[in-house]
Amino acid sequence: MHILIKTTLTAAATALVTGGLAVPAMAGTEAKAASCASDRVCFWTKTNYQGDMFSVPSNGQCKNIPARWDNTASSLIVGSRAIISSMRTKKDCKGDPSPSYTHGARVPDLGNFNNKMSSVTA
Ligand SMILES: [Ca+2]
Repeated sequence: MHILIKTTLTAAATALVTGGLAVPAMAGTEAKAASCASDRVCFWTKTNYQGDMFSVPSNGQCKNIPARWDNTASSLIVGSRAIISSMRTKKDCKGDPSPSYTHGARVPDLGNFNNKMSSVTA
């Protein structure tokens, strides 16, 4: 319960070798490739799935966001079998609610909810 997995997106210095030419991957490629495990909800600290990523399981329970990630989420992806009932601005799923998001939703910019999530029911 309340398991969070943290990964850090790195500016991958990926190079594609095509016909003998090394072609650096375009910056936008990384954001487009962002994904989330089917049964989890993934959040990024910056818009467009950039910055640090953390995730929570989608199990219908309220989960408080650990201090390190409190009020940092700026974009999100909902796993293909996951949902967000609502994010909330205070701990214990109190405070103002966000909209709900269904299977596979991709939200590159949380807008009014940017940097406001302190708990989530997912
Ligand atoms: Ca942020």
